[in-house]
Amino acid sequence: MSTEKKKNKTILSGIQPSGHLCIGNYVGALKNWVDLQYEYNSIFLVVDLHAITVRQTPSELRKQCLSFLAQYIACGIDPDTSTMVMQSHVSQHAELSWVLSTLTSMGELNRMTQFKDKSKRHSQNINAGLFTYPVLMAADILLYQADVVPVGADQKQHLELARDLAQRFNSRYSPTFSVPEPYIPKSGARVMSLQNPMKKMSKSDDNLNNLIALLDPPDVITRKIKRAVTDSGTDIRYDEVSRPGLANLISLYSSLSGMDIPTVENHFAGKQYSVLKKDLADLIVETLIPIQETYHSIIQDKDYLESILFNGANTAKYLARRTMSKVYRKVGFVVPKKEK
Ligand code: ATP
Ligand code: LTN
Repeated sequence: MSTEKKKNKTILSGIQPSGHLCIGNYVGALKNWVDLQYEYNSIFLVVDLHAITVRQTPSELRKQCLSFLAQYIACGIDPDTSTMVMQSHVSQHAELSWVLSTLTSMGELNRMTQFKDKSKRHSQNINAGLFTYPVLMAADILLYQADVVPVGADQKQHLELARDLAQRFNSRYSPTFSVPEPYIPKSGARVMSLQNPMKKMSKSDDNLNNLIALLDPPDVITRKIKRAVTDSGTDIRYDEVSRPGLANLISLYSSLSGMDIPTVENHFAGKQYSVLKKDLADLIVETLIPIQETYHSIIQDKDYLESILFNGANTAKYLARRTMSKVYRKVGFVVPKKEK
């Protein structure tokens, strides 16, 4: 019965089709999408409009978009249950983003840490889209009246803005948007880089040794985990402050095994770091092999992937039109005469 109840609620999330989908994206976001999709109405986006805030090669971006869709499915997103959408197929994302940008202050956007980080990383291309990115993300969420947004911890600040904008619009005009709640997992919300455990693992990192890609072959995974930076201690004990590298490996083991952190510590009590590394590499390989097999079996089937996007866009456009006609009416635009 509770399942039926929640079906009236919507979860929504998205990932930019840039770089290599990685284990951080998986435990922070994708794994939870898979777990939640049967409890809620679910919409999952490939956010291509967001991806071009950083320079992309067009032919590669096009491939990446379909590859990300196939990886969502391979991870367990069920296209018969979830609506899967290419963001650029639904023009209302950009339209709502414009309206919401008129309710957003420069100061709010200036505080965004992702903007600060990305401006540093892409100092030659600090474009206006990078700055207004969080408004487009708010539009993605509010357009579909999403109630719950499963994301990693790094997106908390963007989610706050989406909530503020929903409330601002609702109070300035009249109740229109659901106010979304973040869903941030207890473990795995912030997987750290393997070579520099002080920064988060990021799928667009130039140094591929910093991340485990979902499509990395087993020997590459084992090598990357083996070389992951740890300290020179001996006992396997979780301490984010003094042993961030080890803590990251323990936490990844915890997320993928389902054991909590004290249980993982007990499991490896008296063992060396090398044992944890070997077992973690095996666990990652075990998790990723079925994903890779499904991915390779569907990625060549362009018709299948395009048909999922066609259906997704139809469902999404229906919902998006409904929201936008309310929004345009409420802000005071003249309603266009219906075509005969
Ligand atoms: P990029 O490096 O291309 O900017 P990213 O790896 O930060 O990308 P996003 O597309 O920004 O990935 O994020 C996709 C989803 O994965 C978001 O929900 C985000 O919170 C989550 N996520 C990203 N990195 C991590 C991480 N290191 N740990 C946990 N979750 C993460
Ligand atoms: N901004 C997010 C990606 C993203 C997203 C969304 C996540 C774009 N639109 C809507 C959840 C809901 C990121 O950079 N990780």
